[in-house]
This record gives sequence, structure tokens and C-alpha cells, in this order.
Amino acid sequence: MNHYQSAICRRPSTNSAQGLTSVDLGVADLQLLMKQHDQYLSALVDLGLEVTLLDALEDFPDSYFTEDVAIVTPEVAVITRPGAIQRRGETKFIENALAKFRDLEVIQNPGTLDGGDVLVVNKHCVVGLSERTNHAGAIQLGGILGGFGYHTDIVNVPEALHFKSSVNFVDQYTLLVTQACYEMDCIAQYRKLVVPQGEEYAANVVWMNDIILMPEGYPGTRRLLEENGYLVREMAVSEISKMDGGLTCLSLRLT
Ligand code: CIR
Repeated sequence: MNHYQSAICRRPSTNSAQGLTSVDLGVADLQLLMKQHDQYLSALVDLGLEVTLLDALEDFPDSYFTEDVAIVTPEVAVITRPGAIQRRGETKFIENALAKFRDLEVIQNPGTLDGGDVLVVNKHCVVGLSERTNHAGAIQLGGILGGFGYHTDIVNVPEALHFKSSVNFVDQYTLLVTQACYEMDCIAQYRKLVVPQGEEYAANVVWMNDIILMPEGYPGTRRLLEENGYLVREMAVSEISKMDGGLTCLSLRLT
């Protein structure tokens, strides 16, 4: 069971609509993006989490995607080395907040690693190799977590920005996945629910205590989750999705 007690988030900067994106969904509306971020923070508070809200970083328009700058397990926090050069400077602004909760380790050059490529449940870690995460970064993370008894698998990300754009836990035995990731050997031991074709974005959900936070507007995925007994809460993320982000990206969650 994951029971998150706290989360570290960061307020979006005034230039958030100028962040990196590879999707062609139009320019994000800053006011609406801020509102959607506020609604996300409120959902975490409603679910009982204590939220550390860090100040906006005007030099880093993607810095409210705090998931990418660290991997947090019950034992340790690993500061990443983000694959996008424009995001690399974000890490030093997360260290103090994380050091209050965990001992810190750091991914070193030539490793690159984005938190969005790292899926962890119990003592199993899967790292996706993507445009952001390289083999050296994955090996370093595997070595650090191996010291705490974790087994790490490394896979290629077949589509999308990050591995967790397409694969996420909804309980400790079950993954919500896109069809493209269904056959991966390293997740063969888990039960899998496949999002309907055309709803791939909805695979990015957050299993948050007893609730699944999912993006609004994906009725097939909602039905699939509810038919399988999950309680869902939809969140508006239209502007966040324009910046290639989703619900997992917006927080570092701590048990
Ligand atoms: C980026 O390209 O880095 C941001 N615009 C989006 C990061 C999304 N993060 C995530 O999926 N973990």
C-alpha cells in the first residue's frame, strides 16, 4: 500500500507557457494553467497530504514539474540530472526541501535521468530510456537503489516523452498502460489495464492513497477504472498537457 503523507510542489512561474513542449496543442493560457495547478494542490490537501509549496523559479519555466528532479523512495531521495539542458539548473532548488525528509544521493555526469522515466513500487524499479534518460543515469539509479534492496529493470520508452506518460500503478499489483507498453517483459508480473485507443494521455494517473487522480475528459479510461473498482477523481489539466505534462509530473510524493 502506498500512503502518501506529503508532497513537494512548486508554483508555476509567469513564463510557464514558454517551457519545453513536443506536443502541438496550442499555447498554454497562463491564468488557466495557474488555476489548474491550484486545483491540483487542493486535491492533494483534500487527500490528507501536507504540501510543501516552493516559490516559482522565473529562470526555469518547467520547474513546477517537480517529479523530474528527484526519485523518492521510503529510504532515500536521488537528485536527478535532467536530460534537457534547460532544466538542469532546477535540481539545486529542490535539495533543501528534500533534505528535510530524506538522505540525498545525486546522479552524476554523464548520467541523465528524469523522474518521469522512473516507476517504483515496493522494491521494484523500472527506468525508461528516453530522450531525457540515458543508460548511464539508469545504471547509477539502479546502483543506488540496489543498496536498499531494489531490483531495477531498464526498458526503452516506445513513445511519448517519459515512461510514466504511458505506464502507472493504480495499486501495487496493477498497472494502467497504453497498448504500446502492454507486452513489456519487465512488467509481465503485474495485472494490466489498457487505456482505450485515442486515450493514451489518460495512462498518466496518480495512485494517491485510496483514489486515482486522472485527467478529465477520458470517459473510456474512467469507465475502465471504475468497472475495476477504483475510485477516481478527475482533474482539469488542459493547459498542463499543452506543456507535455500530466498529473504525476506536478509533485514529488513522499510516504
Ligand atoms: C518538459 O518537457 O520537461 C516539461 N515541459 C514537461 C515535463 C513533464 N514531466 C513528466 O512527465 N514527468
